Amino acid sequence: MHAHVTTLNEFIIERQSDFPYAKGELSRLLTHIGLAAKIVNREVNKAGLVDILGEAGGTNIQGESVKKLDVFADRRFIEALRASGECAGIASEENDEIVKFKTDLAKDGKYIVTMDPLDGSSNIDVNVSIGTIFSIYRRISPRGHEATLEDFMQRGTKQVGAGYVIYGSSTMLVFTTGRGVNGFTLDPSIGEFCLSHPNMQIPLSGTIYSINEGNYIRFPGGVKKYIKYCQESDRQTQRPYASRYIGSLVADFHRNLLKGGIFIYPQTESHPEGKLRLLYECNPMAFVMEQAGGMATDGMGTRILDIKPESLHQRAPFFVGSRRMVEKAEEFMRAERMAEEEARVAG
Ligand code: AHM
Repeated sequence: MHAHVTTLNEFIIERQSDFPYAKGELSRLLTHIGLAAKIVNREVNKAGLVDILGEAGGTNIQGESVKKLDVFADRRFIEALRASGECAGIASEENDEIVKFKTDLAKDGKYIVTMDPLDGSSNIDVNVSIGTIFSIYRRISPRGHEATLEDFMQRGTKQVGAGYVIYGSSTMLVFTTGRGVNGFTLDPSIGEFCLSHPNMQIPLSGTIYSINEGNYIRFPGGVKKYIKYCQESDRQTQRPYASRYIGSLVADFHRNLLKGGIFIYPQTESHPEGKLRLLYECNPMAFVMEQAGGMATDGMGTRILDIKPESLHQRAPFFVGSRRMVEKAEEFMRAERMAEEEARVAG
């Protein structure tokens, strides 16, 4: 006899009562996101077999080459969100401007969604884990009209839901609606996401640091010193830490969430604002991380969720993970800033 498994749909229905003010719209939206994830997962899994690998020919707003699977995932998620009738528009990495849904049903939608439909796309061709990241906000503009840019320029604290899908050795959907974090693993035999990781919590501290050390010489002094700290021996804090970096935010984040660790993508000379995008990479991950008991900052003392967005594709430095580790990295950043300031004043 099999123990009863809770499917995503059952879970969403059960949790509906957590939101007495909601009339099921958020639940329906999440159900549609789960459906799109299954379709994208199917394509990701057979990517090596069909003509879907490689470049689509264009570049996105960030000047990065767009892969065919990126385009496919973007379309699938847009279709699913439009069909849900709960979403008035989306902002995605693959579209320069916001996509406003024009149907009467969608114009009446209560929410807007930001997403990175296929994150870590440089890993597609080599069969390494990639993911989808999404974030849900209540719109500011009146229902019954098209969504506006203002709807998307909300602080991360305004998110009502956020999460990610990881297409890995198994496929998982991890999300929060502000009451903890839950993880669902796709059971391919029944085609359902099943609750496998209820109430996920990141350890207070861990032994993994994740950063692209190839950029070392371009890092701020505080980050360099923190890396040195990670590499030193200390029994009490279990250092040296292990360095683990996949280059897919979702995969690096997911591993650190389960095991405890810190992920850093700081500002560098080539990316003075950092590389990752605030609206559809940093904010959703920061919301999940805080809900799991962790921390997310810009490394300069500002909580990611408090940053007021000024543009759709804005970037932010990203320090995220176990609370004690992010605090420590912040400490090094602060000390370095003070030393620089003292040196400047001393002339
Ligand atoms: P992408 O949206 O083009 O896939 O880029 C985002 C990815 C993240 O998944 C990852 O954390 C980061 O870029 C890796 O960047 P780098 O190769 O500079 O280390």
